[in-house]
Amino acid sequence: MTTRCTGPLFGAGIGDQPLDRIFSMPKQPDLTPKLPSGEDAVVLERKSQRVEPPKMYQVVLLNDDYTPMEFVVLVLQEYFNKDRETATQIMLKIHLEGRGVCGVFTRDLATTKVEQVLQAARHHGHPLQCLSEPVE
Ligand code: TYC
Repeated sequence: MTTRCTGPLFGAGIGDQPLDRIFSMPKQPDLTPKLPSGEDAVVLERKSQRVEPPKMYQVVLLNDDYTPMEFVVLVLQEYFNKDRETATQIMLKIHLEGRGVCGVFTRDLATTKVEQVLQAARHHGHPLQCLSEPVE
């Protein structure tokens, strides 16, 4: 097939001659995949199998001077599925160090946990504070 390039970018050929008769212009290779029969083949693109693990968020409880220890232990048991002994250890760590990680979750779940804890604390009139932050 002869390509006749016209328009402002190409200018006219000379006389009636098409541009690719005057300059030798490489033909675009036909990249359409073919079946052995010569028919066009349909190619399914390979999708990457690897998926990045989701960014994780830790839910942190903060110490304060007023929330009863027993309430914090119950919160850790109820919302973070800790047994009583583990919950007590975490509560004491928060009490002594100022903060402690209660669990690690996907972002939405961490947000939900924080809301549940804050709502329970408000409901019982305690100033307990809770936040979530990305895990490094
Ligand atoms: N410091 C509180 C007290 O002595 C107990 C407490 C522990 C409060 C952990 C909050 O996240 C907390 N009653």
